[in-house]
Amino acid sequence: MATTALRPAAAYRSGIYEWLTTTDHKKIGILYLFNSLFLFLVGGSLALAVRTELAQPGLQVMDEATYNQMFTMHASVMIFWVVIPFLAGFGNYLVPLMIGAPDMAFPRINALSFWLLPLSALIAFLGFPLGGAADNGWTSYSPVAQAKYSPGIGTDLWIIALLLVGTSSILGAVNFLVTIFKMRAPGMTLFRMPIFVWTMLVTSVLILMGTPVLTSALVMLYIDRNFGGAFFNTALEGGNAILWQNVFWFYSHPAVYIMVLPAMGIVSEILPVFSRKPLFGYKAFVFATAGIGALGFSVWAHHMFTTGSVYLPFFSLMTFLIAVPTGVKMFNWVATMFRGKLVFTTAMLFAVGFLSTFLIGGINGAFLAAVPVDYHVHATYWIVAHIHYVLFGGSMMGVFAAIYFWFPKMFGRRLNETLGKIHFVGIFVGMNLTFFPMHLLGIDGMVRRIADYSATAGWNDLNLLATIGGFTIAVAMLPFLWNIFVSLRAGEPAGDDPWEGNTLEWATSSPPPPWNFDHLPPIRSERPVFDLRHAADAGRPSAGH
Ligand code: HAS
Ligand code: CU
Repeated sequence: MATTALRPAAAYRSGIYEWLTTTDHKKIGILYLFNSLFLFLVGGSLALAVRTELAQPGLQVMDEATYNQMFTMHASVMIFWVVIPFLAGFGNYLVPLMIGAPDMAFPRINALSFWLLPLSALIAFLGFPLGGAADNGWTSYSPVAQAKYSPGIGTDLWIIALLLVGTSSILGAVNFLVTIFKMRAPGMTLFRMPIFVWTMLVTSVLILMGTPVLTSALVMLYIDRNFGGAFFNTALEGGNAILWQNVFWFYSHPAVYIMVLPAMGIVSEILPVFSRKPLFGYKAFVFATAGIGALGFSVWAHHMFTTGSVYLPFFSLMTFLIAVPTGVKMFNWVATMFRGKLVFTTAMLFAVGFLSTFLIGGINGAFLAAVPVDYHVHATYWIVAHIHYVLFGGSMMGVFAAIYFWFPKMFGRRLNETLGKIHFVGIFVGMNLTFFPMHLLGIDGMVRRIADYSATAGWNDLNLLATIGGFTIAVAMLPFLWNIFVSLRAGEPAGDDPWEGNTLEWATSSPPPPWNFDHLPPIRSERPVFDLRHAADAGRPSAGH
């Protein structure tokens, strides 16, 4: 039929209209990435505002009310509009390619999942011109989140925005699960799926089980604030502020693994390629990922040790236990590199950077699992150090690694490696400079979420250091942005498989055609493209794992 011959050409349309209406998972994935990158710069600017105020004791650049909005919006943006969507963006781009599918199962729902994100970000930011954005911290505890203490519209807009983000996540999770279970190419058994796909699978289950609970909590908070509800409002009979903490953390603890599992998946794809070795312990990775997911639902109350309403031994023990599967992964990553032929591309540097900084973040988290330690440092800068070592040193390092690794696949051109290495060094130095001193401040009793501190507490130098680190990170982003800008147009052409990759996306062109694959290589192991490259070996029955 004549019309079918026209279809491919039509699918190649580009231009604004195409980007606004696309249902192609690759374009949607790229939209996710650029939207997240933009909001990363916005969230980063808010962080610089916070660090500027904290560089010295006293109030220099803003009053306390503004400061509250700055740190609340910083954390909310970074968690809900940067880290989670960045990783979801890679999921969108990569999952169908990695399992040999032409697209996600529900392409139009996929587009909806994306468009809810810029819309919701806009709603949350509307608070600024409308009298003040949300200011209760990203955890929004009662009673401060109640209308009496936080009367502005900012918090209501924040609630509405998060409901939309949650909807986006839930729709995305369903889409990933159906895609992974129903659309794998022949030969792509579950235990041949790339680890990144496994991490997206487990992440999607966590979202499906956790996010609806957050949604309910947010609706209850909205009712409290606007319709006289008494869920969390202790001013009214029956209101229980601890109930908020329970439902909030029932979602938000699993959410920290939503924020890191895909980054672990990314690192698990990159390390073997640049070690020129298969991943050590494929099945152990799969079970460790599932184990983290399952245990993740039994530790939420470690955020509430100091409330006095938690059975401490249980939650402490479970929290310690969750370090075990992560330790298994650490061991396997190092074993993958051991005696490998290491190639230190920028992607590899960020992956190794992930290993080292995430390890610090994991271990300072394990300190918190010990109740007496937590009593000492709860709500201090130790917590701020912990979350940034896991979320910046972990998740964001993973995101950067992924950008350098898959950019050639997405755009057919490489990023510049020299600029990339400058970026890496700047980020690595900057992030340690910013967040390491916070450990010391925390032990010394500097509580978080304060705009000012005593000039005689002995915290001046460490705070100044952290501020200098923050600006170092900002400066390190400039070569990165320039690199993207230039390489999109004039980067060195990449070819289909610039890194000698293992997984299916390297078997198609860069960028892939709208339908992804003209033909698929045989899939006999978890490294089909490796098998293809070493075709002589591929004839043997699956070398497997
Ligand atoms: Fe966490 C608070 C405990 C992982 C994110 N975490 C937070 C908050 C965020 C966050 C955002 O128990 C703050 C929320 C807020 O604003 O209030 N966290 C842990 C533990 C782990 C952990 C035990 N967190 C993460 C990840 C995150 C994340 C991943 C995001 C990506 N976290 C806590 C606790 C609090 C907390 C308390 C509440 C504190 C409070 O008072 O508010 C683990 O999953 C980490 C496991 C990984 C490792 C490293 C590799 C493992 C190896 C195996 C051997 C290691 C052992 C430990 C046996 C441990 C190498 C050795 C122990 C030594 C002391 C040396
Ligand atoms: Cu937690």
